[in-house]
Order: sequence, then C-alpha cells, then structure tokens
Amino acid sequence: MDLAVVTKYSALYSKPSGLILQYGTAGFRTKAEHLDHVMFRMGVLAVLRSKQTKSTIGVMVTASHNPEEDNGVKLIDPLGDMLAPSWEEHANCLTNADEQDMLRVLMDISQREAVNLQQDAFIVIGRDTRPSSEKLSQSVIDGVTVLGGQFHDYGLLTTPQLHYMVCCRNTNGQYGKATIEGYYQKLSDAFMELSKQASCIGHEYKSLKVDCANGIGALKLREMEHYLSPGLSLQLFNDGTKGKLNYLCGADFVKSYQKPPMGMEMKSNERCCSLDGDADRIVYYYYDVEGCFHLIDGDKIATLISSFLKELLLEIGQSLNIGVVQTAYANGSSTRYLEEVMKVPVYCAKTGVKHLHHKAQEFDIGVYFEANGHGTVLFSKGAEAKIRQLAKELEDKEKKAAKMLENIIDLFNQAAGDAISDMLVIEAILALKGLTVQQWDALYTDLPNRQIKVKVADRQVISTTDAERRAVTPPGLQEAINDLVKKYKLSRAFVRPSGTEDVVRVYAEADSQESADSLAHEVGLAVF
Ligand code: 16G
Ligand code: ZN
Repeated sequence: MDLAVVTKYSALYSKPSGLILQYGTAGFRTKAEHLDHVMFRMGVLAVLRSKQTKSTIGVMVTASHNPEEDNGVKLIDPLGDMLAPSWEEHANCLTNADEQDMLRVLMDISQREAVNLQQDAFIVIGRDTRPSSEKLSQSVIDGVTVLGGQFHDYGLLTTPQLHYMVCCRNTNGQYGKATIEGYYQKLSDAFMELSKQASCIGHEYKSLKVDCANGIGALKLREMEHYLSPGLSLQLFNDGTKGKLNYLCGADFVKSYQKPPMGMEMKSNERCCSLDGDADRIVYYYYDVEGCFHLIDGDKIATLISSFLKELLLEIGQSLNIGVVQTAYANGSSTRYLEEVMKVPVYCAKTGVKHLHHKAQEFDIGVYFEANGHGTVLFSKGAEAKIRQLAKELEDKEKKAAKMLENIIDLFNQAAGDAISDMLVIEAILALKGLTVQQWDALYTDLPNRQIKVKVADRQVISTTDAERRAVTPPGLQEAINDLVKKYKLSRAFVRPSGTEDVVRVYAEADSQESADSLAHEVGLAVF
C-alpha cells in the first residue's frame, strides 16, 4: 500500500485556507460546511490506527449537543474507549496540514507509530441525525477506502451505541453482539431480569417522559420500546418530527438553564428526563406541587447508583472497593454527601469523559459522572468474575443481591457513558428501591450555583491545575478568585478554558442563588 494514493484524492476534499482545528475533549467540532476535509482525513487516520492496533476502529459523525448547523467527528479506540492522546496529536497534524504536506505528515505518523501498511484495516462508522451527517460520513468512507480499508457503515446510531459495537467486535463478541439488535437484546434482557426482581418486591415500573432533543435518541428509543414492554412505558417528546435538534431542549439545555425543555407536557411530581443530541448524556427533573422545578443532574445520578451498589455489596458480604469520580463542576453538596454520609471515596478529574473514565478504571467498581449527565460505571475484570461466580454459588437473599449486581453489570454500557443504558439503570434502581423521584431528589440539597461564559481575546492564557480547580496563569488570577470566594458563605469558584468553544467558563456556588450569581459575575470580571 502506497500512502501517495491519498494525496491523489485528498484535493477533492479541500481544506478552507487558514482553518486550524483542534481535536478537543470530544473530537473535532465546527460548522458542518468546514468539515469535509476533516472527515476524509479522519477516515484515513482511522485506517492507520486500525492497522497499527490490528483492531476495529470507530468513527462517529456527531456534534452532540451543539447547534444543528455544527458537526464533528471522533475516533473510537479498540476497547470502545476514546482515542489515545498521542493519536489526538496525529489527528491535529493531519487535519491542519496543507495539501502539499499531507504525504509527509502521513509518512511521519506511520513511521513514528510503526504502522505496517500491509496489515488489514476495519472501520465502523456511525452518525447522528443532523442534515449534514450523511454526506460527511460518506467523506469518512472515502478516506477509509482510499487506503484500502474495509468498513461497515451502521448509519444512524447514538454515540454510545458505536462505542458498544467497537467493543463487541474487538472482544470476539464476549461483550455482546455487534448489531443494533444485539445492543437492544443485551440491555433489555438485563432490564427485564431486574424488572422481575422489582415486581417480586411489589414495585412496578411506571411510565417515563423522555425529551429526545429532536435527535437520534428518539429513533433508537422507538426501535427499542417493544423490547422493554411490558416493563417500562416511554412517552417520547421532541422526537425530531417538528422541532430543531437541541433547540430549547435536550440535556444540555435543561442543565445549563435549569428549566424544562420546550415541548414537554409536565404534570407535578411526574418523572421526566432529557437526552442530548447523540444520546450520551441524561438528566432527570420534575415539578413539585408548588410548581417549583427540580433538576436531578449527573451528581445525583452517581449518588443513587453508588448507594445502590454499596448496599448490594454489603448484602453479598464482599469488600470490593467503590470509587466515585467527579469533575470540578460537581455540586459541593454531592461531594459532601458521598464522602460524609455514604463514606465513599470521591476523586476529581479534569472535564471530559476520557479523564473520568481513566480514573474510574483504578477501582473494582468505578462510578463516574459529570454533573452534565455524562457517565457510566466500570467493573474491573476481577470484580465482574467474582460477582458472576457469587450469583451462581450464593443462596437466598445473598444470591438475589449477586444476581441484581450481575444484571446491573450487563445493563451498563462500560464502553462509554450512555443515556439509554443509564436511563434503564436508574429506572430499575428506583423500582427496586421503591423510590419516587422526590425521594431520590431529597438525598441532599444542591448548593445554588451559576455557570457563565466569558469571551476573551485568547482563552489559552488561562491554565489550571488540581483538576481545573485552581488557575496557574495568568499571574494573580487565583489570588483574586480566592479573595472573592471569601466574601460568600459555603462558596467555591473556578475558571477554565472551554475545550469545545472559544470561551472561558466560570463556575460558582454559594449558600444562596443571589450569592452564586454575583460570585460568578465578579469572577467573570476578574478573568479580563
Ligand atoms: C465534551 C465532553 C464532555 C464535557 C464537555 C465540556 C466527551 C465525550 N464530551 O462535550 O464530557 O463535559 O465537552 O465542554 O468527553 P467544555 O470544555 O466546552 O466545557
Ligand atoms: Zn453528547
């Protein structure tokens, strides 16, 4: 195979002059019309990565919660996880190379990574429902085939479903079958088993209202619905038949604005949830009888899940260690509750799923969630084997607990945070524990908080340490934040450059909403 063949075709996918993009926390993202060359080149890069790892690699075309006009692409590594950091660098070099430098960059990557160009390559591709996604995924396919790579195009898929497919294909089907039916079957089997256990206890599933952000989640939940019947009945809103993707709806909107999505019919005390545009995030919420809106974010999801897992481990008498991984955005009340009431160790990682995922791999059971609703639970190989063995060996109450744990393992998508899988886990836990959404919400009270964005000339002048909780540069900024924080009770604030937008993000929390708002505002001014 000769790399020069790439240059023959790449001119067809011309790079807008002067455009420089960075493979950020979730791959490349920008306006869809600027992405043709990126897609072609990422198809080529996926082939090199596949040859190097002798594994199937995934390419997902999506811009998640971004506006419909945007798009993006990310590569999925052999175990279904995010692309290795050294290859993110290669992705940057390749994407930003001028046409005449393409061959040199490709040769450089192949040499440095010792890629055997004669090795076979296999790529799987998925895309979200954006109008631009179909054409852009065709450009990925062109990049794959130009280097002789084989591929399977799954077409419309949620991001976590593609992670699942990659994981299945590289583990000889041990993780599951690499088809959409395989995914539905695996999750619904585990869910229905838990459902039986819940009805033994006398609790039934009820219906759940789901805001699908006018995205892929709606299509996939429609396909999955009959697998869940007669367990859970779903009422889908913002299913893409009328509204625009992510516009005034979806998990990111609900979390950021702390209000319900447009188009959702909510009655008081009804359990509702929102997915984001590629269905890897979920948040829950409800209106109380006084008409007050309550958001149940990723922190409270992590708390519900880890307390349930801890209870089950106690019942089976195993001292497997559980760790919870959060980011700096985690509400201070959640961290305090986990550490002081639940006595679970909590760790803070940098924003972006790859950082949390990495840290969570250190535990027998690693629970990780970002406050924005992105997360999952990882079980170490040893912990999983132990639990499966106990589910066979134990008796009575202990056996039941071990079986529940076994089903929970199968219900989680361990390759990536997955809104559909997380939703089913949450629904199962609520039913098994007989908890209402209000009781879940009452575990602790969130500290009032505020997030704002600040536009600056160069956001990279801000650098941080301590998992983004402290600013290192520019000089004096952290001292200024410290002084402002001292003015308020129960307060905390930090700043960080966004990895997906050209802005600096400011987070503040304090004992009242007024205090959180004014602390965020004052810290925002200090950033200039
Ligand atoms: C991306 C990340 C998400 C993170 C967000 C932060 C993945 C798959 N997605 O969407 O986890 O919360 O970026 O965005 O890692 P920001 O850097 O603009 O604040
Ligand atoms: Zn997403």
